[in-house]
Amino acid sequence: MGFTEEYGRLKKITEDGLAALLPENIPDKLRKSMAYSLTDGGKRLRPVMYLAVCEAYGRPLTGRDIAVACAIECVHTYSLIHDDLPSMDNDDMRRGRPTNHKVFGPAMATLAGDGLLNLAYELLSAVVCMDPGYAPVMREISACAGALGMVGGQALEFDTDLSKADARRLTDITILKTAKLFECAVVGGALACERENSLPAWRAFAAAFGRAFQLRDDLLDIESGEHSLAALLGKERAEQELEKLTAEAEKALSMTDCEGGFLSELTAAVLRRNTDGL
Ligand code: GRG
Repeated sequence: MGFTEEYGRLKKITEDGLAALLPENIPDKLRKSMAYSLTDGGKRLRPVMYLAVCEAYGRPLTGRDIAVACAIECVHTYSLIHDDLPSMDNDDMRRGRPTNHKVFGPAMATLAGDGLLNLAYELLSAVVCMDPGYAPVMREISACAGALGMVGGQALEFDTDLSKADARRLTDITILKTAKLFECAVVGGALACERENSLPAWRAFAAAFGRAFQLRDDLLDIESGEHSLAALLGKERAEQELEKLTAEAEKALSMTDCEGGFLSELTAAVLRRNTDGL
């Protein structure tokens, strides 16, 4: 199976899981608001990475892994809904469609994000009840998503005058806001496979991957006048930095002691080329 088919297979496993996630008896408008963002065709990069790490260690996927993958995507989706709110970035469009709060209003969009975050922990705790071996996976996701992870990164960004921020500060924000969710996906997969020895390599991989991912995103947007590391460095230096971080991610991946062929192709596809086909 080629890379695109392999990515499509793991993405479909995630999306089939997501499609069955929202109980019918959630209050109607809240359910519609949650479903609007959960089923609207993101790349599903983080759950695909979790599932790919499990498979890279030669473990057949179980329903528990699919639940973990769906929980990670619920956390990601909640963060996008909240990030778009008028009190945060105040964005009108996401994934080519009006943002959640533009369709359902800021109050319902806030609640949809809250609902998705709680659903993530309901899924994870149900998995841990069935198999306590997944407790470290749940702990990792909580830590990476929380105040010392993604939420902390968002707070740091709000507390920063981006027009005056130096490269160190912008990098610190990215490591928390962007890289931490990638970290819990790959470290979560390694923990589910009881590969504790590989965790430093996965953490190094996620930090480099997350920084490169953000830089690539910023580069696509460099003409917009927004303050970012790419804008601060300038296009040429930002491209060199992206190449350096991509090589760093690939090196870290080679030290994880897994069959990393698919993840290596995914790293190149996401960081070196364009992600439209994912
Ligand atoms: C509000 C708690 C809270 C956190 C917000 C994730 C985040 C932190 C903000 C989203 C805005 C943003 C530009 C984040 C940087 C990471 C990034 C580029 C996310 C988009 O991820 P993709 O490209 O999204 O994987 P899709 O649409 O494919 O799911």
